[in-house]
Amino acid sequence: MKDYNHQRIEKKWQRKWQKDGIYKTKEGGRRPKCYVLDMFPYPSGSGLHVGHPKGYIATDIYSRFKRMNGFNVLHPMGWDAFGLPAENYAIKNKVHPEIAVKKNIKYFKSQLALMGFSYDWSREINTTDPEYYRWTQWIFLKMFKAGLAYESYEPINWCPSCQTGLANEDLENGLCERCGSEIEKKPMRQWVLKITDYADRLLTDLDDLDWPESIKEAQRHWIGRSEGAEIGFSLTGDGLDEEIKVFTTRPDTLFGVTYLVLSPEHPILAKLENSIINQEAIRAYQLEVRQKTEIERTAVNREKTGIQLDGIMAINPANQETIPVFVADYVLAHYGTGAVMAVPAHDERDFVFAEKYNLPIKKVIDGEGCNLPYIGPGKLINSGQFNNLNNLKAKSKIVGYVNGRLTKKYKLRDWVFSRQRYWGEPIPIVHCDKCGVVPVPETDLPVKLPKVKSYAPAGTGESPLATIDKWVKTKCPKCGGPAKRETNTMPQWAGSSWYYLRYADPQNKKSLIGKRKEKYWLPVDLYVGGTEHATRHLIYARFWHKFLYDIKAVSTKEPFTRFGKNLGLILGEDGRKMSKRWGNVINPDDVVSLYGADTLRIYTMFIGPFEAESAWNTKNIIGTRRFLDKVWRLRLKPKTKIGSAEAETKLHQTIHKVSTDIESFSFNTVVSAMMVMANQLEKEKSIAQTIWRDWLKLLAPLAPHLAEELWALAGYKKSIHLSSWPVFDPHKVQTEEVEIVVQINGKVRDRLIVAQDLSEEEIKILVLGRPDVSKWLQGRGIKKIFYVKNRLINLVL
Ligand code: ANZ
Ligand code: ZN
Repeated sequence: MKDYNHQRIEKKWQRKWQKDGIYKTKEGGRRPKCYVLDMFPYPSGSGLHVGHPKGYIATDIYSRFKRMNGFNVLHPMGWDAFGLPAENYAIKNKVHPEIAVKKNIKYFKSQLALMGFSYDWSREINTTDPEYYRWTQWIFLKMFKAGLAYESYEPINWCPSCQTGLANEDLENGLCERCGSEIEKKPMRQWVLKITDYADRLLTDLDDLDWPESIKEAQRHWIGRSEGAEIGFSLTGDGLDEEIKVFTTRPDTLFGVTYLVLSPEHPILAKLENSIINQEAIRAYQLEVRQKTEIERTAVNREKTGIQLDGIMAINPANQETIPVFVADYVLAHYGTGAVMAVPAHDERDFVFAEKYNLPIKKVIDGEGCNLPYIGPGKLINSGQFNNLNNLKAKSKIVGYVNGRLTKKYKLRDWVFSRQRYWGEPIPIVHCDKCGVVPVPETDLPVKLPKVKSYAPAGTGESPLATIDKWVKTKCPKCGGPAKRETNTMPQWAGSSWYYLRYADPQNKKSLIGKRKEKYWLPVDLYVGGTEHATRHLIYARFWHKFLYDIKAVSTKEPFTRFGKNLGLILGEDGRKMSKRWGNVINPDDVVSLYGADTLRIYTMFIGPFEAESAWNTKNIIGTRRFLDKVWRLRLKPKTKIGSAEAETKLHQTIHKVSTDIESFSFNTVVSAMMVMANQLEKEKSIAQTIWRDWLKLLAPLAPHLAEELWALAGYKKSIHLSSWPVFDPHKVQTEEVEIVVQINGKVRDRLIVAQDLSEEEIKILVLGRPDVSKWLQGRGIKKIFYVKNRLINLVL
């Protein structure tokens, strides 16, 4: 008997599929479309490890399943190749990023090819290709013209080691997510995208998306909408006529305000210089705070510090009480108005601060005996005419009473969009002494990244592009006079914010995407990738998409209808995250050559629920390989016209289970259903041709090579992957199965799997036929039978 030679089989079919172009996709026809997308990787130097393909395997199974179900499937792949990782790799290994990227892509591609994925490679894209980034630059120009891209001089996050500015989203616990360095605040010119204009839509449109709740929640949290009010407090002091505006989400507690707190950066402090008596001390405090990071400042359990402004008091507009004003670093400059009204009786931070500085604490909500601070709802007390009102109802009334303004605030900040690095899309802007900031005309795109000698950061806070005189010096597109090019580049997240559009029309020279193709393919029906992108890529892409919708470049409001389940990591055999450091990295190439791509695919899906973390286990992959060996041997069973009724029932149960579970991303149960069916087939003396045919079709998405080989051996000429999915016939499956516990005199003696809803009579017949049961009976009579339907039968002797 010939062994299952996975190497021969897999090579052979991969070549044939490519030669015949069976995964090439065209738009049109009568079939409904289905766009299945993986997050495209950045091609790092170390290649894929075994954890990476998990999502790709899942989408490949799903794509093949949909194709066989009559869908016109778009399933593309490409490369997210700009950005710091590629550049740092290039600097470390002393090769030009362009060359490094080319080499890495080649390696990645060869690895993906080994796994038999059904990508349409004719649609491959690469974000560093000028023909691609021409359109990334085009979108920037459109945003600039719409007033959504602007220059700012606000202090930004600066990583002293990567020597570049970073967006808020690029920090992890206040550190650079790339290198772990402490972030500095550095005032410098930068380009910023006004994502905050879209905050409301980004938030409300989440409701209609078929995404995991956890990702939606992460986005809601990141956008962080707070509904509250701005309320003015006038100041008293020598000849002062100033007001401090606070932002509060709790205007209902206004009568309980016992002091105000300003952030140390608050601009009013400069204006008040002459009225503040302890000016020196305030200045010293401001300097001290400058050393601290935002994380330190807002940490909940940190001892709060602050200092009172001597010589100045504020007036509570609700009850005209005079209250002190503090400066404290727990109030952040860039949230709300940078000033807070403090209500120690009903707010945790204010309570701690008030205790420390001996400030009055005044209850205004009846906590019915609860400890302070009381943050729950209740009736107002000590609040003048508002007493006895429910606090939620009182909110807008009190705001009206003091002439405040209801408003919303967001945690989301505008997107710092420039990087002082080489390996990114040049920002298509020219600076002219006469005309100022001038956009490059669309017809001059792409602004190509020039070749440089040294692409390492210059150390001056400028991009290395600034050192290339010949490139920097240009003509002003407006007046024709001498001008300079913008030397900042775009962040890594630019190219990935719209790439899914380009796959639908990758060769288009006239527009980013043709109208007809856009209408046909978009939105993406299923998107799968790591949930670490929940608040960055997925928010940025939604933002760009909404902008493109507004300028009528796309016709849908959202890019990704459904996001597959969260992707659980595959850990090393030791249960730790795979990493060079632990020496527990498993290379998929080795697994493929030893056990085969089909085994790797099935094992990766069988290792645990898709969303769970699971540890790699070599013993178990051998088990999976044995399953495929068994399938390979099944080809030798005689194939007949008619098979057993049992096999027919099992087949239809399996069709049903496999179909519904692929659709719902429950791949581990798909595999176990297939294993159960294989055991059934192994028991059969012969297998009906129709059952064998349908079984191979069920196998095709999981093990495309083996299924194709067995399909050809069975005499079929056209690829199995172009055949249609078996039809589930509910009449063939009378019932679901249940497990019945068999007790004799109250002790468990046996268990059996039977069809659901059998009667006591039917179960009795089955039970008495069991060897284990008859052993216990040994001729004794049954006095009584207790039967709990679908659960338990107890024979009393
Ligand atoms: C009075 C009050 C009473 C507040 C109370 C809360 C509870 P979120 O939900 O995060 O938007 N706040 C406003 N601006 C701030 C700043 N720049 N830095 C630090 N804290 C600031 O929180 C809004 C609440 O956080 C506001 O409502 C304000 O305190 C504080 F029982 O006002 B509150
Ligand atoms: Zn000019």
